[in-house]
Amino acid sequence: DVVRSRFRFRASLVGAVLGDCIGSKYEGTARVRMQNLIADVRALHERDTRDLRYTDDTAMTRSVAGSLIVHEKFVAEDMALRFAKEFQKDPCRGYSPGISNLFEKLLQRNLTGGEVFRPAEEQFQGKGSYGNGAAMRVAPVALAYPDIDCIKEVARQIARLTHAHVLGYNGAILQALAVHFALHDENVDKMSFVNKLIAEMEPIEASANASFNSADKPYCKKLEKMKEYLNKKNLSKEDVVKQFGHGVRALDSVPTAIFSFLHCLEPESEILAGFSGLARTIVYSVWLGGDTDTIASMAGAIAGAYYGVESSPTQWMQYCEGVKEAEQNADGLLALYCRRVQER
Ligand code: F2R
Ligand code: MG
Ligand code: MG
Ligand code: MG
Repeated sequence: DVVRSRFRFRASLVGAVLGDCIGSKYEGTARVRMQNLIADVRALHERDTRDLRYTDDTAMTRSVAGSLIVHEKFVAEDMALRFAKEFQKDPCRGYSPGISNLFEKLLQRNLTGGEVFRPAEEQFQGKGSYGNGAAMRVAPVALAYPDIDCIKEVARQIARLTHAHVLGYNGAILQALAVHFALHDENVDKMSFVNKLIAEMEPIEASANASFNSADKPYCKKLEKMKEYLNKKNLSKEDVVKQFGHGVRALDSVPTAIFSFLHCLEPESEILAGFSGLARTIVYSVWLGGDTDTIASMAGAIAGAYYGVESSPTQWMQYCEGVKEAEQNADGLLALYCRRVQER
């Protein structure tokens, strides 16, 4: 059982890296042609070894995993500093201008204790960020904790180091929950999967409403819509993008990643029929266009957690930078996870 778990833990972080590396070429492209995308992945084996670079999505995921493994728990100052130092060491990974600014502040101010959350609260004229940068790096949290309440709490805390807007950190919680449910499901039923996410997000969005004086539950609303769309035949990508989005806002990309995973449980077209579950999820989500590296990375983390390594495209793995490290981090997180299970 531990062996099978190891495969799923590894495939989750590897899936995140593959989605990032393969998606990054098209980031910001509204219309991605399936023909080009298929040609890209078929040509992977002609490339020089490991030359497909990862971006900020993977850089930050590695920091989350590294900090959790070393401290065996969430330590805010350490994690914030890891993000900032990783950025300083290698700033040309496609970070957004907003987050680059935040890292400069973290490095300059030498913040301690609760102060590390302050720069994030100052972002966007004090509104905080609702970008998908917290969701894109959250997969290690679902691999570190067996307990769902811990996952929600730690996902929120890590998110708030950079994303103080409710849509930013709730998006991270939703993505962490999706990885968690995928990891522990032997045979995903689309409707029950979405219903489990709604059941967890309902109270989270309701309590957010209490403090923001709003009746809206935007993530639950999209999840409800998802149930309808998962049952539709001949769904066009324009329809999917219109309903779920493909942008840099967490609300326009986390639901899209979850939809991609569920939609690709069965190969939807002949083109994708030759691919493994993880591979077709990544190809499909990049094809949706927009914030392709991030949506494919999040969809890849969910799909990898479900399918395990049997489904990982070994060809792709050889040509994407950061796969080995992802596997090592997954092993470290599994050890942590097993210790927590024993302590229960
Ligand atoms: N940034 C990119 N890609 C485009 C730029 C590439 C780069 N400059 C290059 O030269 O290669 N990709 C990466 O960023 C996304 C994650 O962003 P994150 O970490 O959430 O950043 P930020 O700045 O917090 O938010 C992103 C954008 O969202 C809008 N936004 C967020 N909160 C807002 C608010 N309260 N009010 C108004 N706008 C808000 C802004 O436009 C932010 O720039 C991933 O795609 C990752 O791959
Ligand atoms: Mg790469
Ligand atoms: Mg990126
Ligand atoms: Mg992106």
